[in-house]
Amino acid sequence: SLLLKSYSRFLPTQGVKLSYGTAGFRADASLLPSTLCRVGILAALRSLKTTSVIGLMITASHNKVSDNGVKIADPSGGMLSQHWEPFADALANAPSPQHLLMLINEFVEKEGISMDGVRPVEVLLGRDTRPSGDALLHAATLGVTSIVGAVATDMGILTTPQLHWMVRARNKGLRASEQDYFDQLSSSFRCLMGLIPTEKRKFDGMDEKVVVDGANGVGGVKLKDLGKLLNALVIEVRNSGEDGGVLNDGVGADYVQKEKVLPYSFGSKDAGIRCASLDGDADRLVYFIVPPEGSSKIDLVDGDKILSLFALFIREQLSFLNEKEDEKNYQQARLGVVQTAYANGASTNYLKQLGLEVNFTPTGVKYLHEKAAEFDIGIYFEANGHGTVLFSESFIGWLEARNNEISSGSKDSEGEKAVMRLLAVSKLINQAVGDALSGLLLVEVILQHMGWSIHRWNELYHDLPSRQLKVKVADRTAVITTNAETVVVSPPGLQEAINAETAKYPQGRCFVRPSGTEDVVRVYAEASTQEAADTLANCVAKLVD
Ligand code: NG1
Ligand code: ZN
Repeated sequence: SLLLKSYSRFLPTQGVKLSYGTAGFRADASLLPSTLCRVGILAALRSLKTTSVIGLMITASHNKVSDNGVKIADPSGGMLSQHWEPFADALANAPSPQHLLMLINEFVEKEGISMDGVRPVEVLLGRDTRPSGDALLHAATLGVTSIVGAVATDMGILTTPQLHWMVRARNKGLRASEQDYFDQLSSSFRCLMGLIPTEKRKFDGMDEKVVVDGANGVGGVKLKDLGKLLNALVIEVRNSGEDGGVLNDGVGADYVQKEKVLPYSFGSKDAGIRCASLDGDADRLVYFIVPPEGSSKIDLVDGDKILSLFALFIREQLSFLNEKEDEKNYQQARLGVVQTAYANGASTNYLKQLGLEVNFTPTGVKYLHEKAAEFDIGIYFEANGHGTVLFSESFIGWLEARNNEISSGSKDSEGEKAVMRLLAVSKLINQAVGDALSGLLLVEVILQHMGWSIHRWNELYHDLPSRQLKVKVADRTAVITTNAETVVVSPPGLQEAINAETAKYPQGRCFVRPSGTEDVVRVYAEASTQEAADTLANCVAKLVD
């Protein structure tokens, strides 16, 4: 049949087993054409099942340029529903076209997907700047269109969060072009700038300029375009990839955060100024401060500190809302923050001190996102800089109603301004997924609102020294954890041994977990000195080995 013919165009490489994991499929790009075709099929089926527009993003994020990958965006713009992941794995690894067709038929029946060809089926495709993106886009398109009546719409070269944003907008019946994305971000940014208390508009010690490392990827170029729409902020982009630099090679948020070193093209000439770094598909953001000449240690302002800044600002706005005892108050808007065990202990202490509810989930954005969605305002961040702020539908509805009343009346009280600010934040910050571009604009406007330099922000708390190690083991699945990955339940005895080791160090904290993206067990240790954190991590690594 037609299907079999198109499916046999691409067959998976023998001996390679792919797994959807926490970040979609990732591998050397040469291994991926068959995977992309099959994920195209999956995306079209998902669109049929949900009667919504689905997204398919081709990227390997912070990994090397010769790698690539693919992940699906669900109708809300979030990650693919977890209960479809086993199907994704089965499809990707099906050895023959016949096998593939059988899996599809079985699944279609089990999920009750109607293949009558009447419903509209549409998949939006995006890709980052990797050279393999074009061929993989072609393979994905073949997969999508092998389902009768399915439309594959190429949205071009995009950041991952842009594609997720577009999928969400389309399913809400809103305009969803790249220009619409830029317009929404820039207009909500302008609105927030306009609401900054006048006494703080001009202050000392703050540069107007932020210098951004674009990881030689898609984010730098997009940020330049966005920057043209903003006149209150100067964004200087380096490593935009236009000058021949290699994607993620000595640049990017992952490199800066893990190695704690300066990315290419940053040096002592930049000492003290506000610098930021995006990852290869612009869904991660970290800030950093270049040390004065002669020192090599950078000050990293990571995802935990971005979360803390956001939490502080939002908590302040909520307190303005509730200042006046009036019946129009939202019944105690619930603010929650979500972290993983990798969050620096000092950040968790700081957030708890602010009186905030701090929640922990296992590693992986989908878990953090799901938890954050339980609150009226939920803020989540991984230490590596992936995160966002989610607003509940009911809270947005309340803000909009209040805002409509305000539009016709005065706009003087802090309570009224807080309504407008929160509404603008909900439009600025990506509601679908962590987004470095929208995150950067929110950081910038909050710093101006507070009248803070990056140094002042960095002083919110001092990170505890930490160390992360990878241990290669025969079988990483032998390590099973519970309690947001902080406690080992198997192999027996390992947790007791970790406890005994950790107890030797003041402020010691240590956990081990199997990586979801690499064939290693990760060890994380924290203690009051760097030496102690290193020793603790090394001792525990030996226990795992
Ligand atoms: P794994 O390999 O499961 O630790 C890594 C990152 C996650 C997340 C995912 C997906 C660390 C310790 N882990 O997961 O935070 O970003 O990749 O990209 O950074
Ligand atoms: Zn990324």
